[in-house]
Amino acid sequence: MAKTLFEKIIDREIPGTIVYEDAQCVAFRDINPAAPVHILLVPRKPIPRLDSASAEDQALLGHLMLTAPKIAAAQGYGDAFRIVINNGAGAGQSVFHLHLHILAGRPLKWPPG
Ligand code: DGP
Repeated sequence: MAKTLFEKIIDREIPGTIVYEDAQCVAFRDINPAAPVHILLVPRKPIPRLDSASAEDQALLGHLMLTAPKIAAAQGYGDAFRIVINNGAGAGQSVFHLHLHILAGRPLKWPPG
């Protein structure tokens, strides 16, 4: 299987501004930020979409959910951030390697567009 774009960033084959990493996941700044803080939190495992995760990914998904607030806090926005997962092209997913968008640093309207 060809590497996903995000695997190439994780493996330092293409540039990325990495702000956090551990054994299970890597976080780097979005190339096209939608907020002053816009970080992508990506599992090292290339799960294509949220709905292609399986029961064996349960602990990994939990780890991502517990890690995202720590990254927001490290950026100075532990009290006001948004997590977004786009699932499928119809929902705006363009990179088919599961990722959490961490958005902060401006008022975030609801509902989102
Ligand atoms: P989504 O549309 O939910 O699949 O989000 C994909 C995000 O990936 C989008 O916000 C832009 C970002 N992105 C695309 N290409 C690159 C890249 O080469 N580097 C970085 N850092 N982000 C990228």
